[in-house]
Order: sequence, then C-alpha cells, then structure tokens
Amino acid sequence: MKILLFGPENAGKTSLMRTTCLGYNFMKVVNLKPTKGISRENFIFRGLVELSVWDAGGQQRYLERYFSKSQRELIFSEVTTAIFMVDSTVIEDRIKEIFNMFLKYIFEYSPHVEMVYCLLNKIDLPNSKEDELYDFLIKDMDDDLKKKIAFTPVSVKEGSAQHRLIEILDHEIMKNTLSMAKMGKIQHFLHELKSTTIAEYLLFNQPDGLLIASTLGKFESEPLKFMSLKLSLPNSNIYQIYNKISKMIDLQPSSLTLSSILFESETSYIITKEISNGKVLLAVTKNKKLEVIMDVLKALANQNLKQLEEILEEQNLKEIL
Ligand SMILES: Nc1nc2c(ncn2[C@@H]2O[C@H](COP(=O)(O)OP(=O)(O)OP(=O)(O)O)[C@@H](O)[C@H]2O)c(=O)[nH]1
Ligand SMILES: [Mg+2]
Repeated sequence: MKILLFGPENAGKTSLMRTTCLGYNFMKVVNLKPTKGISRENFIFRGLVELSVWDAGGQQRYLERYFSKSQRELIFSEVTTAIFMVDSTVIEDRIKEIFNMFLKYIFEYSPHVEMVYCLLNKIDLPNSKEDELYDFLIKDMDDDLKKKIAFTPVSVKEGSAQHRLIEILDHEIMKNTLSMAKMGKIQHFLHELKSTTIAEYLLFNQPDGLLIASTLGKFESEPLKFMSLKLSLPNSNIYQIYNKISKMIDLQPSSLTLSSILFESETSYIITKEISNGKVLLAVTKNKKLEVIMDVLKALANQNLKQLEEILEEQNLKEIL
C-alpha cells in the first residue's frame, strides 16, 4: 500500500509519520530538519499490512519537481491513500495552489482513490485558524470534488493527528481482503490459546505499538511501549554465567535470546513474549494459581507459536511480491 503524505513545508508530515509508525513521542521530533525530496519508509501497520509511506518534503523547490512532467507520474500513481497536510496557522494563496495541483494529479494518476484526507494541523497553537483555512481551501471548489475530500483539524503535538491517521489506515485495512483474512486466522489462533489456559491474549505490533488482535474483541489502548531487555548490555554477564554452568552440568551451550518477561500484580501475572517479526504477545492470567501460569508458559513455548509466526509472515510476503 502506497501512502502519500503531501503538503507544504513545515506542516508536520514527518512528525506525524515518525510518531505514528515508529511510536516516537512528540519531543523526539521537535527538531526535525525539512525533508529533502521524497523519503520512503516501509512499515507493517498493526502487523497486518505492509505500508510504503512516501513522505514528500514540502519546500518549494521539491514541490516544483514533484509537479514536473518527468516526475508526477512516479509520485502520484498507484497511491492507495492520499493525505494532504497543512499548517493551519498559515493562509496563503500558494497553499491553495499546491492543494489544487495535488488534487488534480492524484485524481488523474490514481483514479481509483475515493477519498483524499486533508489534515489541518497544529490546532494546539493559539494562532491556528483551521476554520478560516478550511473555508479558504474549499472556496470555488465544485461540489463533486468537495465530496471527495475529508477535512479534519488535528494536532500532532496533542495526539489527535495520530488518532486520525490510524483511523484512516484502519479503514484501508478493512478494504483489504488479504489482511482481513489474516486477522481472522490470528484471532482464531488466540482463541485456541485461550481455550486451553485461564488467560486472555493480546497481540501487539512493534514498532507502532498497536494492537493486532485480542481475545477481548475490540479493545482500545494507548500504543504498547515494549521494553526490550538486551542481554548484550555491557553490564550483563548472564551469558558467561550460563556458559560456565552449561559446562558444569553437561549442557550444550547455545546463544541466548530474551524469551519472556513476567510481571506480577496482586491478582494475576502478565507474561509478555517477543515473537518473530517484531510482534509482542501479552498473556494476562485470570488468577495466580501455579498451574495456570505453567499452562500459559507452555502455551507460549516457541514450538506452539510456530503456527502464529507462519500466519504473520505468510501475507506480508504475498503483498511484497
Ligand atoms: N505546535 C505544533 N507544532 C508541530 C505540530 N506538528 C509538527 N509541529 C512542528 O512543526 C515543525 C515541522 O514539522 P515537520 O514534521 O518537519 O514538517 P514537514 O511537513 O515534514 O516539513 P517538510 O519536510 O519541510 O515538508 C516541527 O518543528 C514540528 O515540531 C503540531 O501539531 N503542533
Ligand atoms: Mg518532512
């Protein structure tokens, strides 16, 4: 899926992409430099669809290039999701010209696009004029075109822009039959796990931290910030100790990976398990009986998760091909 993030300079496009797809917080992106030309990055959104995000640097010299005869087909064709972002503190004629050119080429080169999403960003700023900007952008636009544009006032700083982008991408997932089939298989797998253990299961995607599927059905949460404990940290000598012990007790030493992390509350255990391809499975036991935790640990053993790993990998391959 090709996601085109377009708009004039300083609108917040790169900030939006980094905070949504890489789970960065806003403070980490305040000092971004202007994007030079097109920056393309691939993500597996919610662990379900492969996204190719085209973040188009919005400085005038780059815009001229994108609109030029030699480049516009490359930029504007085969777009699945078209997003136009503007800084709502700036109302200038040239912004409208850029918007109109963008719309013209999107509908010309990607005629299957049904809706263009326009994000009026930075509404957290006191001098934001999103209502005025909206009126300005749709003035003199014909009604058929207006129907194809969804305007939303947002703020990357406050998080509403990220919510909106996730909503837009979820809508795309729903239209994608391959990812819906994959979601069904994952849900089935998690329910099988649940049927043999007294626990609920949630599968998250790193690095966006978003939920892929859960045994609790629809479940809204903040993106998961998963701590990856690196055994190679300079102050950890677990591997050396393990190596010595292996010799003493006649084990064949092999490399160590971090398998699970266990958290404990008064009433349950939470086991997080890193699985292949940047996914994290979280099991929440419904009580603290020893046999329950043993069942969950068994369920989360590598060989049992092979099938889940296969499901997760299967479709991404097909989509890349
Ligand atoms: N106050 C506020 N500042 C924001 C918001 N979103 C982005 N910014 C700031 O706006 C500046 C520009 O953000 P970028 O993400 O680099 O903008 P861009 O659209 O990628 O710019 P180009 O790459 O030049 O096209 C940065 O200093 C961001 O911190 C927001 O919602 N509110
Ligand atoms: Mg940028």
